[in-house]
Amino acid sequence: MPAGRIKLSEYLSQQLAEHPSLHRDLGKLVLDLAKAVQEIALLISQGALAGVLGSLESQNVQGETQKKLDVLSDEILIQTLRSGSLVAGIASEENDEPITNPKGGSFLCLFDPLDGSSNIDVNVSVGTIFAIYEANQQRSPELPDYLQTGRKQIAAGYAIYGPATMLVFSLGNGTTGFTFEAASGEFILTHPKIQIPADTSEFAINTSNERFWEEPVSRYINECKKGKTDVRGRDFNMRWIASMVADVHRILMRGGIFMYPKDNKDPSKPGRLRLMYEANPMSFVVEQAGGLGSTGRQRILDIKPESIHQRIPVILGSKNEVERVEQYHREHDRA
Ligand code: AFP
Repeated sequence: MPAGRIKLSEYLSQQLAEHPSLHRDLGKLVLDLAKAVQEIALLISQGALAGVLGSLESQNVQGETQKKLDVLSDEILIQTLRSGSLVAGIASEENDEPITNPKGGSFLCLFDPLDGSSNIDVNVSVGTIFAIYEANQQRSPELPDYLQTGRKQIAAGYAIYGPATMLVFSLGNGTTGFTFEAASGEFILTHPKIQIPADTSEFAINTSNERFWEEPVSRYINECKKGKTDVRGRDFNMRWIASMVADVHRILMRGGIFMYPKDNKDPSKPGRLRLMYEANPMSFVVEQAGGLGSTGRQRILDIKPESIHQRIPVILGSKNEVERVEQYHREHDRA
């Protein structure tokens, strides 16, 4: 390997050597996930030629129509993890109940196998999001074992299937990015120690929901839109890819704030995004890169989960902007 080019397996060995507190098998699990990501990336890259675009008749536990690739990605990840004896239990957006691995293992893995899948048929970047926790070694995993706070994640990250396929994750000692090199079949270290700028002039939100937002969110977004004519004193830009992995990846690369706030469009839903396999893992990598993840009223990683598919409001990215939105929520709630 030419000098300066570090493969994923070499990086993981270095991390385990430098951090004796890391579980000895964590590197192997990340390599298994990387293998599954490679398989999913190959399917996605073939687009319509692979005959895997479009939707199925089925719906997932969220009541959402499943895309063929949602189910295929889910199957690839489950098959990969159950072929080994590292993961005792799996929870996925596409499965109502967690899946126990009869071979047992030291970890629990929760994932959204294909986030942003409504973008698949229009060839826009999508991703896989994963969270890894320690399993209870005394017995087979039961539902409460999965409902650990985000702070208990021992690793988390995502794959983004974009112009390049990348793997971005944290083992708790910073957030690092790898780019897949088709020629060698290796993930190569390209983004060591990612740092999110504390300030930003770019926000990401689906403004078609504006009439459903709470006051502090409307206040924050209106100030951004008024730009230098108002209190912010500078103009802002907006992006919304409607693929959380792509929007959050942009924020990790150049800063920004991502918002899918609580809205009263469907009062029964406290937000659209899922805590266990979207908000928690993304907050983990963002906070490990110097950003923040919040509901507006509470840090996401501190939330005590109530159910596997629980939804919550998500505001994450550049530290100073997230803190400003939290401040607006405090002022609103006090008033
Ligand atoms: P899909 O997986 O159904 O495409 O949803 C993607 C997502 O969960 C998240 O990745 C996006 O940020 C968000 O939904 C987009 O939601 P809107 O379509 O309401 O903008």
